[in-house]
Amino acid sequence: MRELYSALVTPYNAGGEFDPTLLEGLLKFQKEQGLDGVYVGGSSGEAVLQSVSERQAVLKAVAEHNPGLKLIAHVGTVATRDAQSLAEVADRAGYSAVSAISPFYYGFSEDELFAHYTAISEASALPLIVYSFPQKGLGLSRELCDRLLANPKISGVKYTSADLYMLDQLKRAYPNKIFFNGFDEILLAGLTMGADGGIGTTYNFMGDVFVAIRAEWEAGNQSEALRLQGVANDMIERVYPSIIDGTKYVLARMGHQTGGARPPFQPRDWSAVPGLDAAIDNLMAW
Ligand code: NAY
Repeated sequence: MRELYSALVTPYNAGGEFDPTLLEGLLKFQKEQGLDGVYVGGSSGEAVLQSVSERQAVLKAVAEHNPGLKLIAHVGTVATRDAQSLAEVADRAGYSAVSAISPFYYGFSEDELFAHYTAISEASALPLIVYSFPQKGLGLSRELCDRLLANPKISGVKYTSADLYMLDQLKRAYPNKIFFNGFDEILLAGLTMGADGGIGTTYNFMGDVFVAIRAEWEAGNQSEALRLQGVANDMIERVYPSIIDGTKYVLARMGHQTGGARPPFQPRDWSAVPGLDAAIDNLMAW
């Protein structure tokens, strides 16, 4: 069974502070949509706009509120020791895996990336899912993937790339490792080319559409799966200009307040986006 995880947004109160009381309804909604789990503290969770102690608090609070979802903790930071400390917190809180984006900004060498990921894998008992995101200059080369996937504690790759030929090559070389499709807009293509599941921002509010894509794909109904991917993509296009803030707007319209995305993101007038409110109404009636 291929697993789908929402890349959970972090709920903030009106003052922009993390509000754990808002998690209960949000997590319940993830479960109701049929998702398998949540990926906590990733890009969509605004992790890089939070302090390490806030990130620890988010990881712990989600585990405390968890209504029966699988939990993956994103622990990626530039500083190896911060990522290690977050991995320790996730392990103690009961997560099933950790995941980490490559350290950014300085342009680290492949040896440094390898050492970073090895250190995270050794920081806790949890399996580690490394994260490849070439669009932001954070792609993991095939050579680095080979070195990393030789580590039994590295269980797979969060593969946020449209290079599906490389995904196919990786999955055929490592059939027992797990590859998560990272771009919501190509979940169907990712499943077709070997992904074991998906992790996505817009799963927060249309997880049920992605669950239906998976069901149709697994049943061999390609044209219906493609139609549903189109339903998802029509919505993604509308929120894409600021996808985290847009996702939070849609969630609020659905009754789940999570505040806006933190600065430097700026609030937008989402109600002025042509067709967005009508598309949300359609989704709610779906
Ligand atoms: C994360 O860490 O929260 C994720 O990577 C979730 C996956 C998203 N990728 C990024 C880079 O944020 O859902 C996607 C993405 O928002 C979506 O496909 C739109 O491009």
